[in-house]
Amino acid sequence: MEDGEVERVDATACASHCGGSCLMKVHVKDGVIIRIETDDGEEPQLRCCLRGRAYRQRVYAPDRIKYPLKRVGPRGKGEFTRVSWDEAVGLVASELQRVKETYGPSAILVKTGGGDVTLLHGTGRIIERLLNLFGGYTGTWAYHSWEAATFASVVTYGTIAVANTRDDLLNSRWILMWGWNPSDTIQSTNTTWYLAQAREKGAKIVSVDPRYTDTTAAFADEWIPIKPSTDAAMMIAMAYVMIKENLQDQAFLNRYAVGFEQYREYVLGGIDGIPKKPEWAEGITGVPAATISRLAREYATIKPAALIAGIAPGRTAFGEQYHRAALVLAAMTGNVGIHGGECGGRCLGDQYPFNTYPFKLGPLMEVGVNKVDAEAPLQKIALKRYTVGDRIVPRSSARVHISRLADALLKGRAGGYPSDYKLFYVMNSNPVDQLPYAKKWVEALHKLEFMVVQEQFMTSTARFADIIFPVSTFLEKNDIIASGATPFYGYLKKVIEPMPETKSQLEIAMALAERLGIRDFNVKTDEEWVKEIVSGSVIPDYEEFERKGIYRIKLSEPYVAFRQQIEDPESHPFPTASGKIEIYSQDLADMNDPLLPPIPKYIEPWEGTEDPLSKKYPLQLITTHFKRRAHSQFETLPWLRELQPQALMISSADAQLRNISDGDLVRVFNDRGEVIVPSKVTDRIMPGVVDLPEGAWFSPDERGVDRGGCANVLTTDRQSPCGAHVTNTALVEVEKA
Ligand SMILES: Nc1nc2c(c(=O)[nH]1)N[C@H]1C(S)=C(S)[C@@H](COP(=O)(O)OP(=O)(O)OC[C@H]3O[C@@H](n4cnc5c(=O)[nH]c(N)nc54)[C@H](O)[C@@H]3O)O[C@H]1N2
Ligand SMILES: Nc1nc2c(c(=O)[nH]1)N[C@H]1C(S)=C(S)[C@@H](COP(=O)(O)OP(=O)(O)OC[C@H]3O[C@@H](n4cnc5c(=O)[nH]c(N)nc54)[C@H](O)[C@@H]3O)O[C@H]1N2
Ligand SMILES: [Mo]
Repeated sequence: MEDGEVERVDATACASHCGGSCLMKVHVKDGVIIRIETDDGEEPQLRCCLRGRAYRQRVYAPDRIKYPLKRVGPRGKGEFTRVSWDEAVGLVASELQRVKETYGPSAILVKTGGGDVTLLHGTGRIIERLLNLFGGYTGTWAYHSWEAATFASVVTYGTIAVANTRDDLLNSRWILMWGWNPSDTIQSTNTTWYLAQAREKGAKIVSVDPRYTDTTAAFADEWIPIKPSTDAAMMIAMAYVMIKENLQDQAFLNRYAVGFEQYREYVLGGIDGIPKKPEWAEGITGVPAATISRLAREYATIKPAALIAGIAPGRTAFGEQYHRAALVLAAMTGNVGIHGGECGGRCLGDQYPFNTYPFKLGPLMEVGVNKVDAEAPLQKIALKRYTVGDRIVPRSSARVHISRLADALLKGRAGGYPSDYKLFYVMNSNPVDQLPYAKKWVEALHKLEFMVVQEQFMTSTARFADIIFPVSTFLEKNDIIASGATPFYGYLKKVIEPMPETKSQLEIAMALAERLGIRDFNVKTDEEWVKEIVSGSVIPDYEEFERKGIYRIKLSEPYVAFRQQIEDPESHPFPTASGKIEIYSQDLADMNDPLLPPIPKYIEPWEGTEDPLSKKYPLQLITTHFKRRAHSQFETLPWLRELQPQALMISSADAQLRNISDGDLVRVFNDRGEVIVPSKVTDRIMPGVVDLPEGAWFSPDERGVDRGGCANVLTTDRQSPCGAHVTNTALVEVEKA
């Protein structure tokens, strides 16, 4: 090591859109990352998964976009030429001006997403502020992941601050994991570590999931397979058993909730003439009635019990009913606001906790007012609100639902959308691969006058751009992240100099601001921003935080949502209209929408097994999150591809019927598109259901058939009544290719 720099090890936090943010120890020599290790220090260690440890391959990937690119070939063909930053920024600035002057600011449509879920570069605030100062733009609405959960939590509890810290699982005696697979999806650093300890302490763990997941295999005592999109029926039948056997915590309901009587009437059959017996639910869900009854009794009698209602069952046709039914079960069993319980809500709090625990942060970038939002009326439905931290903000009707973006680009005003969209600006997102109906996306993007994508890789979306701005990775810029259900802050350090021609999101926006003549866009560097955010937090020492990469928040005991509301209800009402848990919602009753009833109900899903379409397409498709990717990120890394090939998970019964052997190439298709991928024949998925993990890149062949395994070739762009992104309700057929 005599030449050049001595090898040094920098601690920094990972931040790659999975909901964890683990400690990385990055070995650097001569300005180059040579190795990445992880935590081996203080317990609990915050250890990186496979993706964090493979990050070196991402930074130095040969396919990284290293300089600004300008389209030369036909749109979508992926033919580009290298241009200077000056030319790229100049062209984008002049197109923004032209489109604003010709069509008005609403013709500029902006889609931001995850990227890194950090507080400075990751939030979308940068582009929002820039374009608000510029005169406005059309934004989007709905969370990709937990819109139904958010809606249900707001209806029932009046807030989205519903998360406990994960260490409270150690106080649970019974844990019901419902559509939840943190072994693959992390769901905050150390979630599986707490599950392991809870199990060692003797908690019984049950998993309700169409797949026998790694989480189920490692931690559960029992696996209950269930047909996707039917979960609300099973939960309502569990309520039936509790009511019939008088197992509900009536004292709790009397004191803390409103509307149990109306729910009881529905459950017993008083409203629609159908008693919601376990036998009724068995016919819908495929779960034996006896299992439903036993589970109901266990949940009602083993206390404290944590129902972890994962968000995937909420990304279904009427996903909000599942979440609402879960919240009611938590209340019926008196598990809200107590240690070892869970209020049944799943929201922002799990993954982006700032403001939901007593976390604190200094000021984030002010986004200002979007003229396009402000000039349009609010969305009619009062409850269709979006949230910032734990604030609930009304939504403007100028916004386009994320599932409808391709349709909106395609049809504009003629299709009933508020505007015609001419310029599409994509930052930290990959909508062609990640949003439904890939074929429609391709058609829609051809209609655009101009498209800008800020990227690190040539994704299916980037291929359509007119200009691609190359973005630095989080190892090449400073940022900060607030963790999830294990509370800590992470410092993202500029460990190496950025690839010479790449820039951070802030730098790109500053260059555009200068060209657009927007003087007061930003005067702070990345590091000054991080310092300011830290200064308003509970982190006592910035230098130490920077050096260690992590600041752990030490709570005297696990944090439990709604503890005050339960322990001292007089001084701490629930933030709902009634001040109580709203099993019956007057707000929803006032809306008078049969698809958003005031009490949770089972509503038969479209594209379910009862849909006539199931004759043509008999298999239910789910599209799960994949261990080796964070959505579409990491897709091209050889180390990770080697670990897990993209494949369609199909049961051996369904495979046999179709003469498919493990590894055979199969056609997966419906009216929206067709994918050809290898099959993975296994008994770890229930018959009738297939899983094509989300995040693979759309790679159409000359016939338009996708060879990349992109799940969103097959998903629907219909949204649930509350606005959930529906990625787990879709019928398909599978054949040997
Ligand atoms: N490795 C990795 N981790 C990630 C991500 C990633 O892309 N990769 N993404 C992150 C993000 S942004 C999010 S939002 C979360 C997503 O986290 P989740 O939504 O929880 O993840 P999924 O894998 O989609 O689904 C979890 C489980 O639900 C099951 N499931 C699907 N549909 C149904 C249903 O209708 N009913 C029932 N009972 N179960 C069902 C699936 O089989 C799966 O095992 O993960 C985060 N973590
Ligand atoms: N079928 C189906 N579709 C789904 C889902 C599903 O379960 N099934 N889940 C949905 C969910 S929950 C979510 S959150 C969305 C996610 O949807 P997106 O947020 O659109 O997905 P990502 O793949 O994270 O896209 C981020 C893109 O930003 C780029 N990028 C640009 N700048 C940066 C940067 O500075 N850092 C990083 N890391 N990346 C940058 C990345 O290279 C990547 O291409 O997908 C949704 N889509
Ligand atoms: Mo997500």
